[in-house]
Amino acid sequence: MKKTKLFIAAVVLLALSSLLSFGLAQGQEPGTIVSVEKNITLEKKLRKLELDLLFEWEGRVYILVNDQDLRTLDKLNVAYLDESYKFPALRKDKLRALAGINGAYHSYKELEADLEVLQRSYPQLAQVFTIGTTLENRKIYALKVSDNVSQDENEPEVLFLGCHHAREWISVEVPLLLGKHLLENYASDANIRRIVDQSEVWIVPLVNPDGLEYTIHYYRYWRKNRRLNSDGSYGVDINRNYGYAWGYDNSGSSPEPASEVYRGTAAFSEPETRAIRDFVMPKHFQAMISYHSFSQVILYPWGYTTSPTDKEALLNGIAAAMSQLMRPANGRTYGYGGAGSALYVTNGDTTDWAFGTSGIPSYTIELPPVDELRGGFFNSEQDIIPIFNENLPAALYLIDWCIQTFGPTTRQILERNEKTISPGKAKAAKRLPNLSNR
Ligand code: 0X9
Ligand code: CA
Ligand code: ZN
Repeated sequence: MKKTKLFIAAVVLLALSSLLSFGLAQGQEPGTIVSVEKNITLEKKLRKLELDLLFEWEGRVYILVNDQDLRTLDKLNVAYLDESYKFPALRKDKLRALAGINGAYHSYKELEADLEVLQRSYPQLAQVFTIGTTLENRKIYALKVSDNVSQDENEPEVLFLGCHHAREWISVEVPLLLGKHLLENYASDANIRRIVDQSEVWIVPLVNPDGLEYTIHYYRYWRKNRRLNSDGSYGVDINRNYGYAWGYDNSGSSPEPASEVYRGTAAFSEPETRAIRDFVMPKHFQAMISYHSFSQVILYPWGYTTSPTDKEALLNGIAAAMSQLMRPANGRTYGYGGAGSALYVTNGDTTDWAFGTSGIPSYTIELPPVDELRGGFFNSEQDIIPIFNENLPAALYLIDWCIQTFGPTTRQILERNEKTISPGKAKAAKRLPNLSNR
Protein backbone atom coordinates (compact mmCIF):
# COMPACT_ATOMS: atom_id res chain seq x y z
CA MET A 1 0.00 0.00 0.00
CA LYS A 2 1.21 3.44 -0.84
CA LYS A 3 0.58 6.67 0.87
CA THR A 4 1.12 9.92 -0.93
CA LYS A 5 3.28 12.16 1.10
CA LEU A 6 4.50 15.63 0.47
CA PHE A 7 6.82 16.91 3.17
CA ILE A 8 9.30 19.70 3.21
CA ALA A 9 12.76 18.66 2.14
CA ALA A 10 14.47 18.61 5.48
CA VAL A 11 11.94 16.52 7.35
CA VAL A 12 11.62 13.96 4.64
CA LEU A 13 15.30 13.61 4.02
CA LEU A 14 15.48 12.39 7.60
CA ALA A 15 12.47 10.13 7.18
CA LEU A 16 13.91 8.89 3.91
CA SER A 17 16.86 7.16 5.45
CA SER A 18 14.72 5.20 7.88
CA LEU A 19 12.30 4.39 5.09
CA LEU A 20 15.16 3.09 2.99
CA SER A 21 16.77 1.08 5.73
CA PHE A 22 13.34 -0.36 6.57
CA GLY A 23 12.98 -1.43 2.95
CA LEU A 24 16.43 -2.96 2.97
CA ALA A 25 15.83 -4.74 6.23
CA GLN A 26 12.87 -6.47 4.61
CA GLY A 27 15.22 -7.69 1.91
CA GLN A 28 13.60 -5.52 -0.75
CA GLU A 29 15.40 -3.63 -3.46
CA PRO A 30 15.73 -0.01 -2.38
CA GLY A 31 14.22 1.43 -5.57
CA THR A 32 15.07 4.56 -7.49
CA ILE A 33 14.59 8.24 -6.79
CA VAL A 34 13.65 10.46 -9.68
CA SER A 35 12.69 14.11 -9.82
CA VAL A 36 10.13 15.85 -12.00
CA GLU A 37 9.49 19.52 -12.52
CA LYS A 38 7.02 20.96 -10.07
CA ASN A 39 4.09 22.44 -12.01
CA ILE A 40 0.32 22.24 -11.83
CA THR A 41 -0.24 20.06 -14.91
CA LEU A 42 2.27 17.50 -13.76
CA GLU A 43 0.95 17.60 -10.22
CA LYS A 44 -2.54 16.68 -11.47
CA LYS A 45 -1.14 13.79 -13.50
CA LEU A 46 0.91 12.49 -10.62
CA ARG A 47 -1.83 12.74 -8.02
CA LYS A 48 -3.78 9.93 -9.68
CA LEU A 49 -0.78 7.62 -9.63
CA GLU A 50 -0.37 7.30 -5.86
CA LEU A 51 3.37 7.70 -6.06
CA ASP A 52 5.67 8.06 -3.07
CA LEU A 53 6.30 11.79 -3.27
CA LEU A 54 9.23 12.41 -0.98
CA PHE A 55 9.91 16.13 -0.95
CA GLU A 56 10.36 19.25 -3.04
CA TRP A 57 13.75 20.70 -3.76
CA GLU A 58 14.68 23.66 -5.90
CA GLY A 59 11.54 23.53 -8.02
CA ARG A 60 11.47 19.76 -8.47
CA VAL A 61 9.47 17.02 -6.80
CA TYR A 62 11.44 13.94 -5.75
CA ILE A 63 9.70 10.58 -6.00
CA LEU A 64 10.60 7.09 -4.87
CA VAL A 65 9.72 4.76 -7.74
CA ASN A 66 9.91 1.12 -8.75
CA ASP A 67 10.23 -0.27 -12.27
CA GLN A 68 6.44 -0.30 -12.73
CA ASP A 69 6.22 3.39 -11.77
CA LEU A 70 8.94 4.24 -14.26
CA ARG A 71 7.04 2.51 -17.07
CA THR A 72 3.93 4.49 -16.11
CA LEU A 73 5.85 7.77 -16.16
CA ASP A 74 7.26 6.86 -19.58
CA LYS A 75 3.79 6.08 -20.88
CA LEU A 76 2.44 9.42 -19.65
CA ASN A 77 5.37 11.23 -21.25
CA VAL A 78 6.53 12.67 -17.94
CA ALA A 79 10.12 13.93 -18.14
CA TYR A 80 12.09 12.80 -15.10
CA LEU A 81 15.69 12.77 -13.94
CA ASP A 82 17.30 9.85 -12.14
CA GLU A 83 18.50 11.36 -8.86
CA SER A 84 19.51 8.11 -7.16
CA TYR A 85 23.21 8.93 -7.25
CA LYS A 86 22.55 11.72 -4.74
CA PHE A 87 21.35 9.19 -2.16
CA PRO A 88 24.12 6.83 -1.05
CA ALA A 89 21.67 4.65 0.89
CA LEU A 90 20.14 3.59 -2.43
CA ARG A 91 23.35 2.29 -3.91
CA LYS A 92 23.27 -1.34 -4.88
CA ASP A 93 26.95 -1.67 -5.78
CA LYS A 94 29.40 -3.83 -3.87
CA LEU A 95 31.37 -0.90 -2.47
CA ARG A 96 28.73 -0.48 0.12
CA ALA A 97 28.91 -4.03 1.36
CA LEU A 98 32.68 -3.99 1.39
CA ALA A 99 33.53 -0.68 2.95
CA GLY A 100 30.41 1.02 4.21
CA ILE A 101 28.35 3.58 2.32
CA ASN A 102 31.22 6.04 2.04
CA GLY A 103 33.76 3.47 0.84
CA ALA A 104 37.36 4.36 1.59
CA TYR A 105 36.42 7.94 2.46
CA HIS A 106 36.31 8.93 6.11
CA SER A 107 33.14 9.52 8.04
CA TYR A 108 33.29 11.62 11.21
CA LYS A 109 33.67 8.55 13.42
CA GLU A 110 36.23 6.92 11.14
CA LEU A 111 38.29 10.09 11.17
CA GLU A 112 38.05 10.36 14.95
CA ALA A 113 39.26 6.76 15.31
CA ASP A 114 42.15 7.25 12.87
CA LEU A 115 43.30 10.43 14.61
CA GLU A 116 43.32 8.59 17.93
CA VAL A 117 45.41 5.81 16.41
CA LEU A 118 47.94 8.34 15.10
CA GLN A 119 48.23 9.99 18.50
CA ARG A 120 48.67 6.64 20.22
CA SER A 121 51.20 5.33 17.67
CA TYR A 122 53.37 8.48 17.64
CA PRO A 123 53.07 10.01 21.11
CA GLN A 124 56.22 12.13 20.66
CA LEU A 125 55.07 13.56 17.33
CA ALA A 126 51.27 13.63 17.17
CA GLN A 127 48.65 15.20 19.36
CA VAL A 128 44.92 15.60 18.77
CA PHE A 129 43.04 18.66 20.00
CA THR A 130 39.36 19.56 20.00
CA ILE A 131 39.03 23.11 18.72
CA GLY A 132 35.25 23.41 18.64
CA THR A 133 31.84 21.76 18.78
CA THR A 134 29.25 21.88 16.02
CA LEU A 135 25.51 22.54 16.16
CA GLU A 136 24.89 18.78 16.21
CA ASN A 137 27.49 18.32 18.93
CA ARG A 138 30.30 16.84 16.89
CA LYS A 139 33.88 17.82 17.59
CA ILE A 140 36.16 19.69 15.26
CA TYR A 141 39.58 18.07 15.57
CA ALA A 142 43.04 19.48 15.01
CA LEU A 143 46.07 17.21 14.65
CA LYS A 144 49.41 18.70 15.56
CA VAL A 145 52.55 17.11 14.08
CA SER A 146 55.95 18.21 15.36
CA ASP A 147 58.95 17.05 17.36
CA ASN A 148 58.35 17.55 21.11
CA VAL A 149 54.71 17.76 20.17
CA SER A 150 53.47 18.51 23.68
CA GLN A 151 55.55 21.70 23.77
CA ASP A 152 54.72 24.94 21.99
CA GLU A 153 58.15 25.47 20.48
CA ASN A 154 59.45 28.53 18.71
CA GLU A 155 59.01 27.00 15.26
CA PRO A 156 57.07 28.18 12.22
CA GLU A 157 53.48 26.97 12.22
CA VAL A 158 51.64 25.88 9.08
CA LEU A 159 47.91 25.15 8.80
CA PHE A 160 46.06 22.69 6.55
CA LEU A 161 42.25 22.65 6.47
CA GLY A 162 39.82 20.23 4.85
CA CYS A 163 36.14 19.92 4.13
CA HIS A 164 34.52 23.28 4.62
CA HIS A 165 32.06 21.96 2.05
CA ALA A 166 30.35 18.73 2.99
CA ARG A 167 30.22 17.05 -0.43
CA GLU A 168 33.94 17.61 -1.14
CA TRP A 169 34.98 14.30 0.42
CA ILE A 170 38.45 14.21 -1.14
CA SER A 171 39.32 17.37 0.81
CA VAL A 172 39.24 15.37 4.08
CA GLU A 173 41.58 12.71 2.75
CA VAL A 174 44.38 14.91 1.42
CA PRO A 175 45.24 16.76 4.66
CA LEU A 176 44.71 13.60 6.74
CA LEU A 177 47.09 11.66 4.51
CA LEU A 178 49.60 14.51 4.81
CA GLY A 179 49.60 14.09 8.59
CA LYS A 180 49.94 10.31 8.26
CA HIS A 181 52.77 10.67 5.76
CA LEU A 182 54.77 12.97 8.05
CA LEU A 183 54.37 10.57 10.96
CA GLU A 184 54.96 7.31 9.13
CA ASN A 185 58.08 8.56 7.34
CA TYR A 186 59.66 10.50 10.20
CA ALA A 187 61.95 7.65 11.22
CA SER A 188 63.06 6.65 7.72
CA ASP A 189 63.13 9.86 5.66
CA ALA A 190 65.69 12.50 6.59
CA ASN A 191 63.88 15.29 4.74
CA ILE A 192 60.59 14.56 6.49
CA ARG A 193 62.40 14.43 9.83
CA ARG A 194 63.98 17.83 9.18
CA ILE A 195 60.61 19.33 8.25
CA VAL A 196 58.80 17.86 11.26
CA ASP A 197 61.64 18.85 13.62
CA GLN A 198 61.72 22.45 12.48
CA SER A 199 58.03 23.26 12.14
CA GLU A 200 54.66 22.75 13.77
CA VAL A 201 52.17 21.38 11.28
CA TRP A 202 48.50 21.69 12.21
CA ILE A 203 45.84 19.78 10.34
CA VAL A 204 42.07 20.25 10.65
CA PRO A 205 40.85 17.67 8.12
CA LEU A 206 37.13 18.08 8.79
CA VAL A 207 35.89 21.61 9.45
CA ASN A 208 32.26 20.66 8.68
CA PRO A 209 31.47 17.29 10.31
CA ASP A 210 27.69 17.87 10.49
CA GLY A 211 27.59 18.53 6.77
CA LEU A 212 29.79 15.55 5.96
CA GLU A 213 27.58 13.15 7.93
CA TYR A 214 24.56 14.56 6.13
CA THR A 215 26.13 13.80 2.75
CA ILE A 216 26.91 10.25 3.82
CA HIS A 217 23.51 9.38 5.22
CA TYR A 218 20.96 11.60 3.49
CA TYR A 219 22.00 13.72 0.58
CA ARG A 220 25.38 13.30 -1.14
CA TYR A 221 25.22 16.74 -2.73
CA TRP A 222 24.96 18.79 0.49
CA ARG A 223 27.41 21.71 0.75
CA LYS A 224 26.72 23.89 3.81
CA ASN A 225 26.63 23.20 7.54
CA ARG A 226 23.36 22.15 9.19
CA ARG A 227 22.19 25.41 10.75
CA LEU A 228 18.39 25.67 10.87
CA ASN A 229 17.78 29.13 9.42
CA SER A 230 14.98 31.47 10.44
CA ASP A 231 12.98 30.73 7.27
CA GLY A 232 13.04 26.97 7.85
CA SER A 233 15.81 26.29 5.33
CA TYR A 234 19.07 24.67 6.36
CA GLY A 235 22.68 25.62 6.22
CA VAL A 236 25.22 28.41 6.15
CA ASP A 237 28.09 28.26 3.67
CA ILE A 238 31.03 28.10 6.06
CA ASN A 239 33.30 29.46 3.34
CA ARG A 240 31.27 32.69 3.28
CA ASN A 241 31.10 33.20 7.04
CA TYR A 242 34.62 34.42 7.91
CA GLY A 243 35.09 37.96 9.11
CA TYR A 244 37.10 39.67 6.39
CA ALA A 245 35.01 41.63 3.87
CA TRP A 246 32.08 39.53 5.11
CA GLY A 247 28.95 40.32 3.08
CA TYR A 248 30.97 42.72 0.91
CA ASP A 249 28.44 42.29 -1.90
CA ASN A 250 25.71 39.90 -3.00
CA SER A 251 27.64 38.31 -5.84
CA GLY A 252 30.36 36.85 -3.64
CA SER A 253 27.85 35.49 -1.12
CA SER A 254 24.11 35.54 -0.57
CA PRO A 255 21.88 37.04 2.13
CA GLU A 256 19.22 34.42 1.25
CA PRO A 257 19.20 31.55 3.77
CA ALA A 258 18.19 28.94 1.18
CA SER A 259 21.10 29.85 -1.09
CA GLU A 260 24.04 27.47 -1.45
CA VAL A 261 26.32 30.41 -0.68
CA TYR A 262 24.35 31.85 2.25
CA ARG A 263 26.74 33.89 4.37
CA GLY A 264 24.88 33.58 7.70
CA THR A 265 23.42 36.30 9.91
CA ALA A 266 26.81 37.77 10.86
CA ALA A 267 30.51 37.16 10.40
CA PHE A 268 31.53 34.14 12.51
CA SER A 269 27.90 33.33 13.32
CA GLU A 270 28.74 29.63 12.88
CA PRO A 271 30.53 27.36 15.37
CA GLU A 272 32.82 26.02 12.62
CA THR A 273 34.24 29.41 11.62
CA ARG A 274 34.45 30.47 15.27
CA ALA A 275 36.44 27.33 16.03
CA ILE A 276 38.95 28.13 13.29
CA ARG A 277 39.14 31.80 14.31
CA ASP A 278 39.68 31.08 18.01
CA PHE A 279 42.23 28.41 17.20
CA VAL A 280 44.19 30.51 14.71
CA MET A 281 44.20 33.91 16.47
CA PRO A 282 46.54 33.15 19.40
CA LYS A 283 48.95 31.24 17.15
CA HIS A 284 51.42 32.55 14.60
CA PHE A 285 50.74 30.64 11.45
CA GLN A 286 53.08 31.51 8.62
CA ALA A 287 51.11 29.92 5.78
CA MET A 288 47.95 27.90 5.17
CA ILE A 289 46.13 25.75 2.66
CA SER A 290 42.39 25.09 2.66
CA TYR A 291 41.48 22.08 0.50
CA HIS A 292 38.30 22.06 -1.57
CA SER A 293 37.10 20.35 -4.73
CA PHE A 294 36.72 20.48 -7.66
CA SER A 295 38.57 22.43 -10.43
CA GLN A 296 42.24 21.46 -10.07
CA VAL A 297 43.50 24.96 -9.34
CA ILE A 298 45.53 26.81 -6.72
CA LEU A 299 43.86 30.06 -5.66
CA TYR A 300 45.09 32.89 -3.47
CA PRO A 301 43.61 36.23 -2.25
CA TRP A 302 41.80 38.26 -3.00
CA GLY A 303 38.59 36.35 -3.36
CA TYR A 304 36.24 39.26 -2.64
CA THR A 305 37.55 41.40 -5.49
CA THR A 306 39.27 40.87 -8.81
CA SER A 307 42.10 43.20 -7.70
CA PRO A 308 45.42 41.71 -6.62
CA THR A 309 46.82 42.05 -3.08
CA ASP A 310 49.98 43.99 -2.31
CA LYS A 311 51.79 40.63 -2.16
CA GLU A 312 50.75 39.37 -5.59
CA ALA A 313 54.33 38.48 -6.59
CA LEU A 314 54.95 36.38 -3.48
CA LEU A 315 51.56 34.62 -3.60
CA ASN A 316 51.88 33.97 -7.32
CA GLY A 317 55.47 32.74 -6.99
CA ILE A 318 54.65 30.18 -4.32
CA ALA A 319 51.59 29.02 -6.30
CA ALA A 320 53.70 28.61 -9.44
CA ALA A 321 56.29 26.58 -7.54
CA MET A 322 53.59 24.36 -6.02
CA SER A 323 51.91 23.78 -9.39
CA GLN A 324 55.23 22.79 -10.94
CA LEU A 325 55.96 20.35 -8.12
CA MET A 326 52.53 18.76 -8.50
CA ARG A 327 52.77 17.85 -12.19
CA PRO A 328 55.30 14.96 -12.15
CA ALA A 329 53.18 12.66 -9.94
CA ASN A 330 50.35 12.12 -12.46
CA GLY A 331 51.01 14.60 -15.25
CA ARG A 332 48.14 16.83 -14.15
CA THR A 333 48.50 20.60 -14.32
CA TYR A 334 47.01 22.76 -11.58
CA GLY A 335 46.25 26.26 -12.81
CA TYR A 336 46.79 29.10 -10.36
CA GLY A 337 45.86 32.71 -9.81
CA GLY A 338 43.99 35.22 -7.71
CA ALA A 339 40.75 33.59 -6.54
CA GLY A 340 38.45 36.45 -7.51
CA SER A 341 40.04 37.08 -10.87
CA ALA A 342 40.81 33.47 -11.87
CA LEU A 343 37.59 31.80 -10.68
CA TYR A 344 34.78 33.96 -9.33
CA VAL A 345 34.38 36.39 -6.47
CA THR A 346 33.53 35.12 -3.01
CA ASN A 347 33.37 37.10 0.20
CA GLY A 348 33.89 35.82 3.73
CA ASP A 349 36.11 32.92 2.64
CA THR A 350 38.89 31.38 4.72
CA THR A 351 41.89 32.56 2.77
CA ASP A 352 40.79 36.20 2.48
CA TRP A 353 40.38 36.21 6.24
CA ALA A 354 43.73 34.52 6.92
CA PHE A 355 45.59 36.79 4.53
CA GLY A 356 43.55 39.89 5.34
CA THR A 357 44.13 39.66 9.08
CA SER A 358 47.72 38.40 9.17
CA GLY A 359 49.24 38.76 5.69
CA ILE A 360 50.35 35.13 5.45
CA PRO A 361 50.38 33.19 2.16
CA SER A 362 46.95 31.52 2.10
CA TYR A 363 45.78 29.10 -0.54
CA THR A 364 42.59 27.41 -1.59
CA ILE A 365 43.52 24.26 -3.46
CA GLU A 366 40.63 22.96 -5.52
CA LEU A 367 41.46 19.30 -5.97
CA PRO A 368 40.72 17.35 -9.18
CA PRO A 369 38.88 16.72 -11.35
CA VAL A 370 38.79 19.79 -13.57
CA ASP A 371 35.09 19.60 -14.31
CA GLU A 372 31.75 17.95 -13.72
CA LEU A 373 32.06 15.67 -16.74
CA ARG A 374 35.07 14.07 -15.13
CA GLY A 375 33.23 13.39 -11.90
CA GLY A 376 32.86 16.75 -10.18
CA PHE A 377 32.51 16.23 -6.44
CA PHE A 378 32.30 12.46 -6.79
CA ASN A 379 35.85 11.22 -6.92
CA SER A 380 36.21 7.45 -6.90
CA GLU A 381 38.04 5.65 -4.10
CA GLN A 382 40.87 4.98 -6.56
CA ASP A 383 41.42 8.74 -6.89
CA ILE A 384 42.41 9.26 -3.26
CA ILE A 385 46.04 8.14 -3.35
CA PRO A 386 46.98 9.69 -6.71
CA ILE A 387 45.46 13.03 -5.69
CA PHE A 388 47.32 12.90 -2.38
CA ASN A 389 50.58 11.95 -4.13
CA GLU A 390 50.51 15.02 -6.33
CA ASN A 391 49.56 17.32 -3.45
CA LEU A 392 52.25 16.07 -1.08
CA PRO A 393 55.20 17.87 -2.71
CA ALA A 394 53.24 21.15 -2.75
CA ALA A 395 52.39 20.86 0.95
CA LEU A 396 56.00 19.99 1.82
CA TYR A 397 57.18 22.94 -0.26
CA LEU A 398 54.95 25.34 1.66
CA ILE A 399 56.13 24.00 5.03
CA ASP A 400 59.73 24.24 3.88
CA TRP A 401 59.16 27.78 2.63
CA CYS A 402 58.06 28.70 6.17
CA ILE A 403 61.14 27.03 7.64
CA GLN A 404 63.45 28.80 5.19
CA THR A 405 61.76 32.15 5.75
CA PHE A 406 61.10 32.03 9.49
CA GLY A 407 63.01 29.02 10.80
CA PRO A 408 66.11 28.78 13.02
CA THR A 409 68.60 30.07 10.44
CA THR A 410 66.51 33.11 9.60
CA ARG A 411 65.88 33.69 13.28
CA GLN A 412 69.61 33.66 14.09
CA ILE A 413 70.23 36.27 11.44
CA LEU A 414 67.36 38.40 12.73
CA GLU A 415 68.56 38.08 16.32
CA ARG A 416 72.10 38.98 15.31
CA ASN A 417 70.81 42.07 13.52
CA GLU A 418 68.67 43.04 16.47
CA LYS A 419 71.67 42.73 18.80
CA THR A 420 73.84 44.98 16.66
CA ILE A 421 71.07 47.55 16.42
CA SER A 422 70.06 47.47 20.07
CA PRO A 423 71.08 44.67 22.42
CA GLY A 424 68.07 45.29 24.65
CA LYS A 425 65.69 44.29 21.88
CA ALA A 426 67.19 40.85 21.24
CA LYS A 427 64.49 39.16 23.27
CA ALA A 428 61.72 40.50 21.11
CA ALA A 429 62.85 38.19 18.31
CA LYS A 430 61.68 35.22 20.34
CA ARG A 431 58.25 35.48 18.82
CA LEU A 432 58.31 34.60 15.19
CA PRO A 433 58.13 37.58 12.91
CA ASN A 434 55.14 37.66 10.65
CA LEU A 435 54.96 38.71 7.04
CA SER A 436 53.01 41.78 7.95
CA ASN A 437 52.28 43.76 11.08
CA ARG A 438 49.39 42.19 12.91
O1 0X9 B 1 33.20 28.80 -3.65
C1 0X9 B 1 34.04 28.37 -2.85
O2 0X9 B 1 33.92 28.49 -1.65
C2 0X9 B 1 35.27 27.64 -3.39
N1 0X9 B 1 34.90 26.77 -4.46
S1 0X9 B 1 34.00 25.43 -4.19
O3 0X9 B 1 33.61 24.88 -5.46
N2 0X9 B 1 34.91 24.34 -3.48
O4 0X9 B 1 32.91 25.76 -3.35
C3 0X9 B 1 36.26 28.63 -3.92
C4 0X9 B 1 36.81 29.56 -2.90
C5 0X9 B 1 37.92 30.37 -3.46
N3 0X9 B 1 37.64 31.75 -3.51
C6 0X9 B 1 37.21 32.37 -4.65
N4 0X9 B 1 37.07 31.75 -5.77
N5 0X9 B 1 37.00 33.67 -4.59
CA1 CA C 1 58.41 20.99 17.68
ZN1 ZN D 1 34.51 23.95 -1.51
